[in-house]
Amino acid sequence: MRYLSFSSRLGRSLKMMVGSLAVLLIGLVGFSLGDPHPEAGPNRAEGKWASPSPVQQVSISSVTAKTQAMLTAQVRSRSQRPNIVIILADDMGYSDLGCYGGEIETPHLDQLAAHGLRFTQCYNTARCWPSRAAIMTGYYAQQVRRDTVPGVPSGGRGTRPAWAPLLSEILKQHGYRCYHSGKWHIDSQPWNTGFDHGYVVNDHDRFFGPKNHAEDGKPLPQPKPEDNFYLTTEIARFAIKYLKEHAQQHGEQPFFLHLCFTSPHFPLQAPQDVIAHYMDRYRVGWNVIQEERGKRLLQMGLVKNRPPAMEIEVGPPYHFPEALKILGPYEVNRPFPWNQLTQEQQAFQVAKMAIHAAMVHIMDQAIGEVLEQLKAMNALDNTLIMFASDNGASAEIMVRGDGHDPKAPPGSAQTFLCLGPGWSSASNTPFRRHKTWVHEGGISTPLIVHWPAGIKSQGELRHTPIHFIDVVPTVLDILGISLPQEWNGQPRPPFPGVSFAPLFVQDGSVSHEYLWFLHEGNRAIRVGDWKLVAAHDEPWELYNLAADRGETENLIQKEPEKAKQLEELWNRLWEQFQADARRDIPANQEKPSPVQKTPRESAGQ
Ligand SMILES: [Ca+2]
Repeated sequence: MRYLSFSSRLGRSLKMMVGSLAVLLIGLVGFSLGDPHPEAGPNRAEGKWASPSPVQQVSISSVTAKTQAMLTAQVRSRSQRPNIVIILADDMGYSDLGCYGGEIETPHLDQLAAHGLRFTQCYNTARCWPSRAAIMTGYYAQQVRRDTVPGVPSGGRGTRPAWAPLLSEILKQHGYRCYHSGKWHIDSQPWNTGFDHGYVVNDHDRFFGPKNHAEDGKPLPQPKPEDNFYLTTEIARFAIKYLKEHAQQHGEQPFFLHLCFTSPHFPLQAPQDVIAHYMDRYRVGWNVIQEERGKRLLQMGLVKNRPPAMEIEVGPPYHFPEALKILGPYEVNRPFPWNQLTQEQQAFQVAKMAIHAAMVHIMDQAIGEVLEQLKAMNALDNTLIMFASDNGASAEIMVRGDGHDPKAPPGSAQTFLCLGPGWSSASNTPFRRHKTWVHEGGISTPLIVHWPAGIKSQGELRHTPIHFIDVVPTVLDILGISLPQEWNGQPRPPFPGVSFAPLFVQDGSVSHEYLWFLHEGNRAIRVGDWKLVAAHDEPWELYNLAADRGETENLIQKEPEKAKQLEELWNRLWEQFQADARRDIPANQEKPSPVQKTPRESAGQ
């Protein structure tokens, strides 16, 4: 029943929105008008690039820069400078949350959605560290060396150029107190990058007792079993501690909270009672769960496509045969039809999804605790909260950390289970592929934006495509901060993203000339509704996402010219982003990267 009442209200909102979009579309000439995003686009930077791509943009935006400024001014005028809270989930699928069609109980995030906005086409970068670089710097990860650039020290251990500050460093200069809690996975440390307090967990193998975690630069002891430590809850607890201190000692200043959960990233570990709560729910198997989620997503108006068929030939992105031996005969590394699994295999798989659900459930509870603290501070109204996932659900299967004891209860500290391709396909419903791939399943994230003081609309959807690179421009836009053209004495490339603040008032009021993707050879570009995408070492595929976000009908043979134009633009942007990564490195210092990792080394982060 919960879904029925929620979706019928959404249906009304959607109808109203379709009406306003229709008005917007009148007078549409097919291209962006004016230059609403002076920093964005391939026309930027010292005229290095040729004129904009000849690819016809299927932009829904006919809103001029002046109107955009007016929309942002409307948002700004409603409140004093808001507090900023970014909440990230880790490896959570597009449809795991109740308010995105999932069956996991997430009442607190559902409430945020009911009183805020849900974006239906928000993109991350398909992986932990490039997503965090993008969301905190406003640049594509390759530009700031936080994803692999050939010949340049880069990737998961790459160091950002001096011209690429983190959002915390900028906000600190503008009077904000900054707090981090949870996963970091950015170069440097919170305590060196503008954060006044930081709890950092650097152990991604142990939810009940991380070996490597620290607060404000001081290592913390490994929790013992009798401490009843569970990482998700503790990440929220540290955040609440910082907020309480803020209220007591710095109440006159705004704050930025960077709250980064490690749930539901593997190892699948959670308290047994919460796992038990979900065990029966998943006995129907991954095909039925995918179908049910697909139906709800359609009913709720979040997407237009039905879920694509599961790709039985696509398994984990990295191959660890020894892990499969340890995990035993009931682990399954392909999304085979559920009714073809043995009873023992089904039971083993059900337990895995129940743990995944428990991890999301507990994260939602932890977020609820943080929201309670914001309420207690009378801060919930004027806090801009953005909740997203750093990449799609993961098809990976491996064993790390303290290993896996097949006799221990699944989800306990003695076990090391991963979601794998069957359930991650269901988790990423209604899209194809998984974390690391740049098909829609790997890069699509829920984005809930909640800010009652600044956003009048409640419970509405926003269908305009946006990307993590837009978060910094959006925050700066709302705060009226104009970033200098130089940072640390070095010229700064223009931001490739746009402010999505105008979307808080009106869907379709901003657009991108392109959205660009690359991770481990998986590559894609989206211009309007056209998306050119390829898996590593595989040929390009072309899709029209307006009708086919499930990426099922490859149009490359029908539209070779469009594919060629998109490929040329992808190549041109890649050249530009590599140049950005190199711009502060003297030519004679360039050398093959010592930190480029093999897929095996980089697996599982
Ligand atoms: Ca992740």
